[in-house]
Amino acid sequence: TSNNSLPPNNNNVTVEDDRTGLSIPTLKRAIADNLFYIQGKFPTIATENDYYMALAYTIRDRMLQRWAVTVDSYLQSKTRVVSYLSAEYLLGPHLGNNLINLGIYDRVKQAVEELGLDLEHLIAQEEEPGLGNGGLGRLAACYMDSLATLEIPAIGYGIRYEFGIFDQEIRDGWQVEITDQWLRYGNPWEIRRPEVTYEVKLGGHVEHYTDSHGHYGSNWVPDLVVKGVAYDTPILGYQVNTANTLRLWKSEAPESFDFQAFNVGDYYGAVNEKVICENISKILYPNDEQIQGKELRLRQQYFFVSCSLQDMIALHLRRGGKVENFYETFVVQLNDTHPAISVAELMRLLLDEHELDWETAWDVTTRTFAYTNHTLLPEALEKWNLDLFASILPRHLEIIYEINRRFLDEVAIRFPGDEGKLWSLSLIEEGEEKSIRMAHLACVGSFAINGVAQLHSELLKETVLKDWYELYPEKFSNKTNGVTPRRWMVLSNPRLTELITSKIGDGWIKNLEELKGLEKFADDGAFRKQWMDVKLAVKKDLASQVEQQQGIKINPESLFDVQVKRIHEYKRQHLNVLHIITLYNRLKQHPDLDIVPRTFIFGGKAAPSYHVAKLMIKLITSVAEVVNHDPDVRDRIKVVFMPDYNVTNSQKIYPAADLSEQISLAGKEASGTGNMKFSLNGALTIGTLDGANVEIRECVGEENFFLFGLTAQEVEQLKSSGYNPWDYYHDSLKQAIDQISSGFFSHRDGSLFQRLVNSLLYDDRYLLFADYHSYIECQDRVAEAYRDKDKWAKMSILNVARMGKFSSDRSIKEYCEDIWKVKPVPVELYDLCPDGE
Ligand code: 8GP
Repeated sequence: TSNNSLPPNNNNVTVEDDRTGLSIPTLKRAIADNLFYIQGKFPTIATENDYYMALAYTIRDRMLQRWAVTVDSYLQSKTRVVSYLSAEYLLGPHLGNNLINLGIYDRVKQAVEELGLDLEHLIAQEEEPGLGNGGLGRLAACYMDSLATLEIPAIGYGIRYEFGIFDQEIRDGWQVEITDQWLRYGNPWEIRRPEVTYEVKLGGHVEHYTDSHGHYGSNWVPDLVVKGVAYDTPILGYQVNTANTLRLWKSEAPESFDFQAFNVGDYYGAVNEKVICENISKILYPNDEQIQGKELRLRQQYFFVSCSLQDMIALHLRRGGKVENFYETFVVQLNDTHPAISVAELMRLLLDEHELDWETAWDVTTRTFAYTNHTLLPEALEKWNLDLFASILPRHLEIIYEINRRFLDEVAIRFPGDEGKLWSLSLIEEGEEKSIRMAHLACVGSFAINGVAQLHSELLKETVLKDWYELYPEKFSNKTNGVTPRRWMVLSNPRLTELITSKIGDGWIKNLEELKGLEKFADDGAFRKQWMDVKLAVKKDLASQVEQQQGIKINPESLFDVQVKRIHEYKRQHLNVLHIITLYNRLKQHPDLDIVPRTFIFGGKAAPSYHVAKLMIKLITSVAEVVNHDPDVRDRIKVVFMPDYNVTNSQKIYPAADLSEQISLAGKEASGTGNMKFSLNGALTIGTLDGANVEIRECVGEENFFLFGLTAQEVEQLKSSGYNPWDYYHDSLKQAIDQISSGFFSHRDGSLFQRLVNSLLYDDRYLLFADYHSYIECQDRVAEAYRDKDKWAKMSILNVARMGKFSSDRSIKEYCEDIWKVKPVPVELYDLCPDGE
């Protein structure tokens, strides 16, 4: 039953099963078989993508037994299942990861080679499911991996967007968005479950009645009903039998549509309604940390939440449970407030469909949900305009009013006469425009509330959720984020994986704390050399990719200084740019200055409607154009903007970094997870005391971390004492700003960056000017440190050795123990069909 199992020994079995066998001849036969019987191609006319598909089906076949048994065993057992509700899953390509988790990467590589193919090329064929924007969606994906690896019964629910996050092209230095078409050539990893469908009502009105027993009831008469269809993807754990399910919902029109149209003769009207239904799961909203408040978005949220809760109730009843014991079968984690409507929807299902009384329904609901907050940015806190909300979810509005009424009664008793408390805690925001506060709905309906790094969890209690903390301190905790070492080391950095394993064995892959064992090699000169050789080899790979794709030659011996993440003012990519300009000006002034050669690498998408972020991209590419082509620079600095930053590309970038830029304004980045991926791959961090940087620095040691900038507390003090950017606007900072605004980097067009420059000079919400000098001084220390390669190697090794805490396995264990109260349930493989009939 070990998934590492070698091919059955020839004494027992002569011919391996083509769909499960793992010997090289069997794998080859299976690939050829799938090429013909699924893709319908002979090798002579097959494309690389055909081969990718054939291979993907071959691997999926080898996962199905584990998957089916896992699902079956959860249905049989009585243990609690974790249900992760997330509007986003930024999974990244499946093939490579599944090979790693099955433990058959090398063997498949060989089989594929014997067919005259290259495994890496085939892996590169896969279009990644980009069903998320950034950190929040990627965290969900890492957590799914860890849940399976830790053998925790779990199901992830979300939306099967037909178009995920847009592809980014850079034209004339500007971001251009191209529709993502990840489903274009089909998706071999998902299985449509046409029998698993639920109806979801939208709009209309509510009728109230009293039945013959005198019971008061509500009847929601919608003006639209859509159907959700389940698409399941197996999420296999690392070297275990557990394969959990990611269940994504696609919206469709109910079958009755065509029939109605036929009868009524309104063919156009029916088709139009079909389009409206299908639109719900069409496209991912491409905004990171800023809400748009669009009607379609609310429909999306409600759609997936309703399907998911109906599905959970059905599964619970199938296990023989009673509806009032729902929370014994499922504990539901809300990934931010996107699924927070769950609180009202579960109440509706329990009250209206299952006829529980209010008190029982509320008890079940508040034992079911837990809520994770992912941002402190006020513009990202979800609120729904009340009229809009009422027009789509009239019954939920009634329920929310009733939850609020009872809740505020409680508050009034706790804080007699305190009108302000009622005002600030209410689920409804009063004012010119009334709205529903989704974070408040999540807080009142959940038994646990957490932030995603220590600092963030503390700030939550002091700021946006202050009143809630006062009311329910026992609900609050911290769960620092983590990343999966399977994708972010084993898959993306095979060279470093091999080197580490050669020294300390491979236990660290499942137990990342074992990296500690590397510490004792940090002073070993030969090991340091090997370490730096690996880094250089990886940098060369990236350098040739950059040259091939963009025609920019970069020096692999230079310091790779990398900032990859969504483009946002609070993340301060433009602070990084100010450093580049400062270095450039030093070189112009002293052409023979001995500086440490650096390659600045940027990557990241800007929300299409976020103009300043798009201008930041244009600034980076404009500065690149000047710096890269100025002969005085003599290639000592190079600036590269990598287009279309996504999971696939990032797997090549993190391993190649020497320096990780984590330079958000303190108090703004909830956690960050890229910071962890860099450090785990041996990059040193230059960063502020923000998010998980604080904990990373604690772990790796302050001498192995480049710290700069104001603390969150200092930021607050400075702001309340009246911050003035002009106080800092002199010398090299003034020179850089003046160059930008004079058109030095934009062919003398002084207007191009004016909006950006003005936002700094007249507001500077993210205190770039205040942190500039400290940042530059710190960057100079980085350069000096890099001159001593041997010392740098030691710092890099110690970073990796001390990153054990930041495995998503650790995060998930904490959720399991403190919040979900669930334990591993190892899956025993058994024959689901013993008679073979
Ligand atoms: C992100 C945080 O910005 C990041 O610091 C954190 O590491 C990550 O969540 C995972 O916890 N937040 C979001 O991506 C976010 O709030 N997105 C929603 C607004 C879409």
